[in-house]
Amino acid sequence: MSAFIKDPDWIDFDSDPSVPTFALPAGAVDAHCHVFGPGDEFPFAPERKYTPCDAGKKQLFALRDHLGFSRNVIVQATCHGANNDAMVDAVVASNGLARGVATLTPNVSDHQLGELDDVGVRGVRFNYVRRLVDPEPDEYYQAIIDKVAPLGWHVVIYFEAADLAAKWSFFSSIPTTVVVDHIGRPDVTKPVDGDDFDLFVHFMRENENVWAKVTCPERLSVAGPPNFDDTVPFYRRVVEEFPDRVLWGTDWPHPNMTTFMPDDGALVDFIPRIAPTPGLQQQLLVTNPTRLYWPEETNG
Ligand code: 0GY
Repeated sequence: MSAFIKDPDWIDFDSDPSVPTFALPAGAVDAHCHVFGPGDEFPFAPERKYTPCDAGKKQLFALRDHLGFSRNVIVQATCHGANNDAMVDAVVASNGLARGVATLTPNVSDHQLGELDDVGVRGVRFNYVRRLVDPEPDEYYQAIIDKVAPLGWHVVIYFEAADLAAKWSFFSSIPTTVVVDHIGRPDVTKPVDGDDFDLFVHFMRENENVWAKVTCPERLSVAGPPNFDDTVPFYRRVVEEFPDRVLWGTDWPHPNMTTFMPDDGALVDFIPRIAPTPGLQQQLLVTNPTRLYWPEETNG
């Protein structure tokens, strides 16, 4: 019996996803996914704001193979706080088929950073979503940036659309590559060419080091499953304007879904709707994530 009991309203990941109809290109990377525990082996953090079901590396790697991905980028989930052990264990066990994105505190030592770098961590994530964490002042994140930038790491930021204006100046000051989760969580009931989403697009235009994950239609959609139609124009706008600065991932095991759980195979089948040509698909799924996470393969 696990020491952790998942939240009573927790929705588990789909244990029997469909096989996608869309054939992923060779070398495709699932560039946004997580592992949860298992809690008995890798305890969830005391400060967490949710307790998930267990969703470990074996299930993640099985999903990778089932969907046809070659590799994963495993992003530290907030339920593990700044203890990166579960993520690191998964990256190590992948035998080079995964890279990691960590959560850090400013007191991380150079030795610890070196160890994370050695196993394949290539970025740090700053989370500003208040239902997941209590965000810290800019100085806190700046101290982390100062430590990871020399390693060539990038910064992943997760925020609600309404917070972009207030954080614009700080986010624009980050000297590394910056990757925004879930295209900055737009309100998709608003026009795709309206002021709100224009702000996000302008943020990417003004800051050429900013990339976006065109991920999580299941989170952003108000129309809902199975087609998530209302989200498509938002993703397409970003993919078509910034084809060399976009990433895609499943978001498995889909934390904090409140009404339904997406079929990961159907999510893969959503990709051609937001990246409609083979060229855009190759950039989104292979070229861009390889450049960011396995640069040694693209530097010649
Ligand atoms: C996501 C989205 C969420 C959760 C987390 O680390 C996390 O706990 O990122 C969310 O609840 O929106 O990217 O997995």
